[in-house]
Amino acid sequence: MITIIEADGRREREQLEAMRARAAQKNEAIELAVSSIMENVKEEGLPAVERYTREFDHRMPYEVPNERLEQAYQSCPPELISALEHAADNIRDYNQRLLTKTVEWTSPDGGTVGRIVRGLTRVGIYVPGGTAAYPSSVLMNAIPAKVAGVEEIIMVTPPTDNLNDGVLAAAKIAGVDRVIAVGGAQAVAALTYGAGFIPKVDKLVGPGNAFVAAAKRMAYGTLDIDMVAGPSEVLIIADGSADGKYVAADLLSQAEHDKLASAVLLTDSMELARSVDREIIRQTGYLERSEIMEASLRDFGCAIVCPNLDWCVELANEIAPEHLEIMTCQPRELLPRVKNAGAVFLGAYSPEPLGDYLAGPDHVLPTSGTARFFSPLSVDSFLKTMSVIQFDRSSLAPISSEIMTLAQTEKLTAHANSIRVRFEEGEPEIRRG
Ligand code: HSO
Ligand code: ZN
Repeated sequence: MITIIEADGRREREQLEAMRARAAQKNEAIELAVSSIMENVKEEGLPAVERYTREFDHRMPYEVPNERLEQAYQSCPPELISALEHAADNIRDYNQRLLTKTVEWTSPDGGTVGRIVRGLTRVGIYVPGGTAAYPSSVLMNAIPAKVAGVEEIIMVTPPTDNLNDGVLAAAKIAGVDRVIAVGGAQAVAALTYGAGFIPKVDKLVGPGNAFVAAAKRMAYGTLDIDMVAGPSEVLIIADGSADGKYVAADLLSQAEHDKLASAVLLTDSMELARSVDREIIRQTGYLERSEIMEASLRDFGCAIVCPNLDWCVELANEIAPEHLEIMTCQPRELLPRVKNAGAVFLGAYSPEPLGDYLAGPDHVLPTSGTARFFSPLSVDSFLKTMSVIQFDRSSLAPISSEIMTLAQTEKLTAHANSIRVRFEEGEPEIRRG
C-alpha cells in the first residue's frame, strides 16, 4: 500500500516535510561512549582497541591472512565471482575515464603554472558485520581508491567466527592490501590515531552503525571521511507511459534496504499511481523482506500526483534524492532541468539495482537532501591536488614591482624584500651578526 496525494503546492510539501523527520538524530549516550573510546585509543593505542574489541565483540582484533582471502575466493560460487569481476571491471573503467590529470601551462606572465594530482597515501574502508556486509560495497569503495593510485587500502570489519566470504572475495578482486578484523568505534579510532599493527589512514570511507558514524564524525579533521550515509532513498518520476509493474518493483527495491528507507513516486498520471499501488501490494506478497518494505513505504513512501512533469522535476530538485529514476516517454528531455540527485537513471531499462551493482558509477551516494552539495563517491574522492609554480628571472622581473606593491600595502616588508634582493645590482649585502 502506498499513500496517494494530489499535489496542490502545500499538501505534498507537508507530506515531504513529515518524511524528512526520519534523518537519524544525534544520540547523546552514543556520542559520549564514542568520545571516550576515541580518547582512550588515542592515549593508549592497541591495548585500548583490544579491550573494547573483547568487550563488544568478545574477541581480539587480528590481521586476516591473505590465504583466508584466497580461500574465500575459492569457496564462492563461480557465478558470484564472475559477476563481481564484471562489476569490478566496469567500476575500474568508469573511474579511469574520470581520472583527473596533472596539467601545466605557460601563464599570461610567461611562467609555468599548473596542478599536480596525487592519490592519497593510505585509505581505510569500513565494512559492517551482519546482514549489511555487502560485497558490492567493497568494490564500490575500494576500486575508485585503487584507480586514484592509493598506496595502501586497509579494510576493517568486525571480528566474527566466520567472516563473510563474499566480502573477502570482493576485497581480493578490488585489490585491498590488508584486511583487519576490528570493528565499531574502536576500529575508527585505531585508523584515526594508529594503534599497534593498525596504521593511521588519510581517509576513512564506508557505512557503519550509529557508533561508527559518530566516530567518523569525530575523526573528521584528523582524517578525511566520506559522507555519513543516511537511509537509502529512491524517487521516481514517471508519466502515463510507464509500466506500473516496473515502477513498483523499483520503489520496493529501495524500500527493502531499511525500515527508514524512502521511496517516492512523482507522476502526472493518477492512473499510473493507482496501478503502482496495486503492483506494490501484489509484488510485496511474494518478496521476502515484506515487513521492512511495508514499514518503509508506510512511513516514508508516497505517490504524489502532480499537474504536470515540470512540477515533478521541481519537487525532485527540492528533495534532492539519492537515486532519481525518470520513466517518461522522453526521459532525456527532463534531464537538463534536473539539478539535485545523487544518481539519475533514465528510461524503463535503467532500474536502480543496475547502478547498485554493475553499471560502473558508484553506489555510495549523497542521502538526506545532501545531493544539493555532495557528489557520488568516485576516484576524485581519493585524489588531492598540489599547485606548482616555476618562473625564471625574465618572467619574474616584469611583475616584481607589482608583487612589492601588494606586499608593502600589507606591511609585509620581508615579502617585498624576497623579490627585491633578486633584482638588486651587484652582490647581495650580507649582514654578519
Ligand atoms: N542501494 C544501496 C547500495 C546497495 N544496494 C548495496 C545493494 N547493495 C545504496 O544506495
Ligand atoms: Zn540498493
